[in-house]
Amino acid sequence: MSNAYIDQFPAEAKVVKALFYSSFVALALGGVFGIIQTLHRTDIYRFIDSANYYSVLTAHGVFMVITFTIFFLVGVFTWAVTTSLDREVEDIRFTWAWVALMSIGTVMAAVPILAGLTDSIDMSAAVLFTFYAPLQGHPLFYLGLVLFVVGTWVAGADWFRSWWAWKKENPDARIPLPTFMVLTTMIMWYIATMGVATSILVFLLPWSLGWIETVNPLLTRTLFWFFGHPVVYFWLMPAYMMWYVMLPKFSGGKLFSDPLARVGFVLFLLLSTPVGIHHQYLDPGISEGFKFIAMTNTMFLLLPSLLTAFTVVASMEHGARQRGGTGYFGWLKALPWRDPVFAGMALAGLLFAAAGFSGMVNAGMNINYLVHNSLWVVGHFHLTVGTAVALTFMAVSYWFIPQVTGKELWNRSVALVQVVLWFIGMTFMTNSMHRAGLIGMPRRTAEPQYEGFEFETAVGSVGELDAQIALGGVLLTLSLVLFFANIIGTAFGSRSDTLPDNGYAEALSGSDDAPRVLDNLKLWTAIAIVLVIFAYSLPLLSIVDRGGLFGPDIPPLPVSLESVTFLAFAVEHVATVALESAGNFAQTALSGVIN
Ligand code: HAS
Ligand code: CU
Repeated sequence: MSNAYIDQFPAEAKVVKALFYSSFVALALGGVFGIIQTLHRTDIYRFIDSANYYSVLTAHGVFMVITFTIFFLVGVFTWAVTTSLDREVEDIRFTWAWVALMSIGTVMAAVPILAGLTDSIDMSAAVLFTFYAPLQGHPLFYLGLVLFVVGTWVAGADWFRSWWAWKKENPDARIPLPTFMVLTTMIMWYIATMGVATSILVFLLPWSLGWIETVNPLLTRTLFWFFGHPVVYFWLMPAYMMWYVMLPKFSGGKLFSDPLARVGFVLFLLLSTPVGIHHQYLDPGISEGFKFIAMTNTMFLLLPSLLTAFTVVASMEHGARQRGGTGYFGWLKALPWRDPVFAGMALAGLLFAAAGFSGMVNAGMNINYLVHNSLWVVGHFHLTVGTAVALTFMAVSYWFIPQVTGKELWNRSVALVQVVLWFIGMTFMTNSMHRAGLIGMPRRTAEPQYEGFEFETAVGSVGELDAQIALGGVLLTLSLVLFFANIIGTAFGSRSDTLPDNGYAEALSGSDDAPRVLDNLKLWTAIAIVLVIFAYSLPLLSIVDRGGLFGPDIPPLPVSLESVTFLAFAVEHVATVALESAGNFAQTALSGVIN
């Protein structure tokens, strides 16, 4: 008899399995739209009308980065909380309720997106995954999004319930690391989704229903990006969780440092939201000073990822040395490269290092002017969410699916080929996308060449870039086919009793070495909210002051620029004092960690 997740938590395993399968359906749909648009844009094979390109792009974006990622990660979080607290969910009906909310919301949002592809149904939501004004979608799309987001809020409540119940029974114990990661991520998510909830409920939904005539597009953009940056960490933090708590185990060792992992997640909670304006460096109507603050915060936000790179690679090295690896770099050979779970996650990490560099370029206000709205950005996010997150999720599925179904993985060699194909495909596609962006090739258009216009390239040619992008896209599609073959093969296999035990990596330096203050979630939440208020109150006030709450024809809020200037002065003063004390505080906390 094995001790897999399904044996320990049969009821929860069903939920997690349902969430994973739903996420895979979205991945399949997203993949189909992905290859359609790759071949269309590069003018290699076209069968859709260019006028439908935005519907295809919306479907690709929404199914991939909202449905696939989030359904998968809520499954991982359910596994993480139950496993690390060693406790069933408080009420399984409550758990199924949020699964239902998320699923109904998804279907509601998907209907108008897909309907946009046919003329026979008068409905569309070709608003892209960034859905801000002036693009407008059918009300069903916004309503679906609302239900979906509410579903994730209820999911978070479910995990907090478990933790509170556990804490009653274990008043002095440290929060187990996976649960700590779930809770910090969810607090970040609650804060971040306030932006998108306001944008949809107050502006976009009433506007699409015809209840209000106009909106202030810059306001909906800013509220979107208030959420649109932290959402990328909502995808990334579960992948990081897998790198921290699973990858060391697959490498044959232990997590290098639990306290460092906690510091990383606390930093994400604090800094993920007050940076969203780095997506708006080119927006007129937001003053340079606010953009500069967003840039500074973004540069600080590199820190938790750099800490992660260090900790995760150190853990891998520890694993490799346990397996007999030696030398400065020779240990790399001792890693289990033939294991698809390990190889997929490590390759995802490798490409994420490149993604971090393109992110730093994006984040620099002046260099951003060169790459904004170009294919460079598309290259960037296919390395981040499309590889660091998606490849990690696919690779770790080869461990999870047996755990939640009780069945042996159908074919390990196919799995290995699949993850390597993803790595190669993404390397071709994103490298050429970055290059194309540098010569000014725009994103979000079916006709990047325009009429009678040729881009000049430093090396190679536009045709060569397009060919590489298309080749990458085809390899990725093949990789997806292999992935689904394996999942379906596994689902139809028979029950096995020789599965590995459920569990996650132990730490070399454990939670006892972490200062207690790291577990003080109330403190971090309070600081996170204060930082968001600092970063956003003045920009939002001045956007409303200039453009009107509901657009130009409606009188603005009674905020005058003098009061904004006065507030700016006051905030600057308070911020300086707060930053100084935060610095001292961080120093104390860090010296605690280091000792
Ligand atoms: Fe980004 C645009 C800046 C990270 C996603 N980003 C986007 C968009 C998306 C996206 C989807 O400042 C486009 C949105 C749209 O449609 O317009 N991004 C950053 C920065 C980071 C960053 C500074 N982005 C992400 C992540 C994403 C994501 C993560 C998804 C999951 N991004 C920007 C900016 C823009 C932007 C601007 C706007 C551009 C514009 O003009 O429109 C940082 O968080 C990156 C930090 C990462 C590192 C790398 C650390 C390395 C690690 C690897 C360890 C290695 C291992 C393997 C484990 C510093 C952790 C070792 C293996 C062995 C074999 C040893
Ligand atoms: Cu961002």
